[in-house]
Amino acid sequence: MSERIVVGAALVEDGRLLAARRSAPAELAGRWELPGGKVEPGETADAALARELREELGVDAEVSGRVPGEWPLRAPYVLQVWTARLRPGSAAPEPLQDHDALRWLGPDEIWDVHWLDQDVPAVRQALAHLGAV
Ligand code: 9L3
Ligand code: MG
Repeated sequence: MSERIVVGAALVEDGRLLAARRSAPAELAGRWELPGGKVEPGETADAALARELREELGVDAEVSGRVPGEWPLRAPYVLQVWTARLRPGSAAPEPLQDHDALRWLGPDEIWDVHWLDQDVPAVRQALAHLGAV
């Protein structure tokens, strides 16, 4: 089966990175992730991520560059990460769907949350890509 892409956002504001705590499914609940989800057939990765951020967090986000790299999830899924920002006038993110908490993490707080195992290398790479968050 060919690879299916899951997109996650390195959403940054005022030098802080948004982390989202999953509430579902049960085996992932309580763990933190870069918010996002599956790219649907016919959808581009950046459009999928903007859609997921709107659905999950209620925000209007501008998805910009791709963070180089790809991280394996449960087959056939792989995680890709894109940088994103809130557009002017966007609502502040809220945990509307699949999450029960959000945190804006400053540079000294990035590793204070229990990230999903697969997100750890993705977060590390996103930080390297962004320079100091
Ligand atoms: N996943 C892992 N890290 C992430 C994201 C957004 C997703 N940063 C995993 C969790 C699920 C699968 O990918 O097993 C699909 O994600 P979703 O559609 O449930 O968000
Ligand atoms: Mg999701």
